[in-house]
Amino acid sequence: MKVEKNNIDSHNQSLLKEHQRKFDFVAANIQNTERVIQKLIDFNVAIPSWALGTGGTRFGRFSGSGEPRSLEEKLEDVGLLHALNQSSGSISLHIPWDIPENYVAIKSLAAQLGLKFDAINSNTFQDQKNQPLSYKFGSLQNVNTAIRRQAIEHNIEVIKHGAELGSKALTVWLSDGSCFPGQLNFRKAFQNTLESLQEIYAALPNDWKVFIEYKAYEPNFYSMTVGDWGQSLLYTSKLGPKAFTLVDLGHHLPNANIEQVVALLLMEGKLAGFHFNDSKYGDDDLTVGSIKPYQLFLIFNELVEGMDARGMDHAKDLGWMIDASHNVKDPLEDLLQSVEAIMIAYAQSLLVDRKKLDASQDSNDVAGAQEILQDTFRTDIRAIVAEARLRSGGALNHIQFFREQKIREQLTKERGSKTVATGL
Ligand SMILES: [Mn+2]
Repeated sequence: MKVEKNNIDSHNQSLLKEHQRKFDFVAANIQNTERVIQKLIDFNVAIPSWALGTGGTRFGRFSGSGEPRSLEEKLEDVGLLHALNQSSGSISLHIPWDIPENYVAIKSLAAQLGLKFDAINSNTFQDQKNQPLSYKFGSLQNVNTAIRRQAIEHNIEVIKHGAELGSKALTVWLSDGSCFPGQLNFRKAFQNTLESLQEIYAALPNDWKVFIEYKAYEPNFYSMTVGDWGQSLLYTSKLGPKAFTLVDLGHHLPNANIEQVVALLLMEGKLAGFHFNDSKYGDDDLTVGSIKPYQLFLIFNELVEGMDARGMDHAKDLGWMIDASHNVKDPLEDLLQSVEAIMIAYAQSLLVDRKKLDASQDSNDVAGAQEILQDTFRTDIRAIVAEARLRSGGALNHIQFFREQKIREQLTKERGSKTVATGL
């Protein structure tokens, strides 16, 4: 299905007066409103193909209805999101879940929907049907050369699919590690993984990057071979200038200071970008900003400060992506909420009075620094984000629009009520 532009226009018309009142109020109280709006218009957050269906846990999966049944339908779903928020103009594919049958047709569908292909992901954390060798004891780290070879070849194949579609980065997340003490020689596991990654790195096209994602635990519970940002940075430093460390918000031990991690990776020019989600306990994959919105703001505060210090383009120089799972919400509504939370945190971080904050830090004015951050965080700037969306042609209240237009009902009519999208 397609969203008609005049439906968005009439939705916006019905909310315009109220929006204008809120916008005028907030715009009168902040500096540089136009600059912030332009930055928001330029910003884009990629949607992962695996977040378009209802996720599950190891205890069960309660599928929704009208989920995308094919790569084409996944693109259509992201196209819907983008039509509504004008900030989700790219999709991240996962191989082998999303192997295109016809590159030209997929590329032209993406172009029609205004979508680009973000980083492409390999998958060596599961065994696929007809796969000769098992990843039960790891992939790139495996003690068996033939298994490592199979995993390397898979990653090289993923790069080829991505290159055909116009992706510019490969994301490698490994579940490799061990569940019990003594199971692995840590040094050998690291060396095997590094050598495997070096072969994958050598296969990258010139204008490509490789993102090495880390995770503290799960599915392995004693050690993970890329377990934290230090280990990832060790790999990316040894690999070379096309390798970067990817931060997934849910992949840290509880209470980790992610904003500090981000600041240092940026300082070293080694931050790839983000997988956004939120969590209460571990890798919960909950909606961005639903549990710890202040942490999200603090992370963006470091990102903006660090990117500006290096003269980076906020929209293009880092990879921005959601990596979440939706067990109990409509995935499309959840993704709209996620992108909105990211836009709000980004907008707030643009509004931090940086000179005043620097002065507070330089004079050890601890209370003053807190006042500056919390004053910004507690300013309701949602109308600024909505204004950017309005100017780009999106819907002022996208979730309301999604419900008014009965988009899920229409998708269910087209696709059926028992569809299950590929993913976790
Ligand atoms: Mn991730």
